[in-house]
Amino acid sequence: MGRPALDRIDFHSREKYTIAGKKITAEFVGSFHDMAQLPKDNRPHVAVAGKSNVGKSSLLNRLVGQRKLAKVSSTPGKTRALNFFLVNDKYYLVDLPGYGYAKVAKSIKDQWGKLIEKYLEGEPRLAGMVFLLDCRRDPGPDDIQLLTWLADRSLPVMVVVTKADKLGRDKLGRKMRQIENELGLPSIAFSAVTGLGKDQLMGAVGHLIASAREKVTPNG
Ligand SMILES: Nc1nc2c(ncn2[C@@H]2O[C@H](COP(=O)(O)OP(=O)(O)OP(=O)(O)O)[C@@H](O)[C@H]2O)c(=O)[nH]1
Ligand SMILES: [Mg+2]
Repeated sequence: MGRPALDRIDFHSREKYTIAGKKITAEFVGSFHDMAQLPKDNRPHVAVAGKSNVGKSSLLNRLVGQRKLAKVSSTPGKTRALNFFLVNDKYYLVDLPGYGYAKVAKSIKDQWGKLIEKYLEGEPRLAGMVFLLDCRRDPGPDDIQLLTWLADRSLPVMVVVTKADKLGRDKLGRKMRQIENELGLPSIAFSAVTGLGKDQLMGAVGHLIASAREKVTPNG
């Protein structure tokens, strides 16, 4: 309710949202297992979500230009809590635990699931979500379930196709069109290795934050 409509956000417009050259500051705030522990201030949140190993933590590090801020691992399932990063002293990027990793015990999976659900359901400061898909995979049932759930709640979603350096230009273009058609949403190609898509995504996040602010203070 009252959230900016998805169609108001033009994720494709490079000029408008390019923030090249602008310095970004980011700091790790904490790793939270409980809603009661979350920061109390009113800064908006933008969550980063997607399957385990899709590249959430790597994206976050690349976005803010700090290699080791969020923990990256070749072992899937490393991020188990809600990890908060304060960006430009203005908003929080929230690294969510990845879903869909088969080798994690069911009891732990249930615990993460509940935490994510509680957060997405009960967090009024959540302005939107950066939703990641690996460019070499098709969206799975878990992905579709989360997207449907977000759409039902009118939460703005930016689809980001990760590890874009792994595909050639043509294959990547085809994959993005396939994903966009399947989900009915535009997407941004991203690579944590080359930095492709970084300015476009930071711009889109900035726009999301501005829309959230408008909502809080409609008259300026
Ligand atoms: N080539 C390439 N590899 C990437 C990219 N992004 C992430 N990776 C690799 O993919 C693996 C997983 O990356 P993470 O950033 O830890 O993924 P995650 O989504 O945070 O994983 P969980 O926290 O387990 O859910 C690591 O080995 C990264 O180095 C990318 O853009 N290009
Ligand atoms: Mg991670």
